[in-house]
Amino acid sequence: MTDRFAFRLLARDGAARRGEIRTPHGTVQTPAFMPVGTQGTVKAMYPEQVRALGSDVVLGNTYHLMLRPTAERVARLGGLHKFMNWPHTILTDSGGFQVMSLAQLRKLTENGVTFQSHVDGSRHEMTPERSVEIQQLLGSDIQMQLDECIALPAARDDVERAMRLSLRWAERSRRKFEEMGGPERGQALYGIVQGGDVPDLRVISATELGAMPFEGYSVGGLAVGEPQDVMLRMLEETTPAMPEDKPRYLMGVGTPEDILESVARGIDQFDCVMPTRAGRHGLAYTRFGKVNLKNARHAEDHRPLDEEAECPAARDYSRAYLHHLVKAGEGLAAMLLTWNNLAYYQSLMKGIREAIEAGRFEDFRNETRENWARGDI
Ligand code: PRF
Repeated sequence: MTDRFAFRLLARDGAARRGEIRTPHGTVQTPAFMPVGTQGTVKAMYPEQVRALGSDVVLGNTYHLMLRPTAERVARLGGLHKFMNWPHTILTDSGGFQVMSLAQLRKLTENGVTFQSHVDGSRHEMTPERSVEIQQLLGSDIQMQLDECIALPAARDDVERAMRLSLRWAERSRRKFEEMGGPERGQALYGIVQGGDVPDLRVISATELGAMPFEGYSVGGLAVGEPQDVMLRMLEETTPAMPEDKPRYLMGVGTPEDILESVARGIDQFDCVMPTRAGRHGLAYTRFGKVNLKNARHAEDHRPLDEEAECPAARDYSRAYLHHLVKAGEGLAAMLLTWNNLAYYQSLMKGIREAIEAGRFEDFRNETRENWARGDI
């Protein structure tokens, strides 16, 4: 038998936590940023590069992979790790969130959600059980329950209905995961806290999920249209109601500042398309904030993005050249800027982890914020 999924807290500093997750495909140092590899690729990056930047885990998407190339085909080809040449940990989202944002003709019932594929218009049904089955076919190490995430602002009654439905789907997901032998294979299934921007609904969701035997817990339904201060306030309400001894994953977040502030409120795992998507749109993240390389002010700037950075993309290429590549629509622009951005995100996470260990997270947070406030000059 494989070692079971395990989470160990190594240090705390205020509400911030430093930990280690063990999965059948390696160890994940937390707080962790998980690059998004929706279609079995972190766009514009080689897997070896993603790994070399210090990523212990990447994210895959049930919704995209079930439509193309299909979960059954990935299984016949030996599972997602082998298929994408990523022998380290893989986390998969359950598909509900992507169905709601990408699919057409969606219909939500107690049983699940039916929808039409955005790829070829074919009809599909996603239930809590089918989602777990797909994540098992992919061979995902850390799986998510099917949930319903509603956009904010929303009426309390609608938020409550979605939260209660997600709790019932949590139970069904858990049953299926255990039936399929997930725990014996050392895999994890996370429950997802919903409850929108309503504190008492967040606490009910976190408490009821906490009573179910999940290996970890996600915070969903945030960064869906509410201001940052509302999101952070919801975390302050939610994390104290979540089990202490299990990892906490804030889904789809966020900017470097969102991450820093969420770690300060007890979050251990993050994923976001921001560094990769921004990289494909000419935007670089650096220690001194964002740099838009489309801007003409870079056209004859000899300086690199950050001469003190370790990443060659930040250190060895002039802003003038990056500007040119972006303007010319060259593939290398996306590759270099994605590389730079993921390197920056992972160096931020490393800094966070070291600061928590050293009991100086508050100082680190202030210094980092001062650099961002200084801006790129
Ligand atoms: N649920 C799921 N995936 C998600 C979210 C959610 O609420 C979010 C919200 N930020 C991003 N990804 N299953």
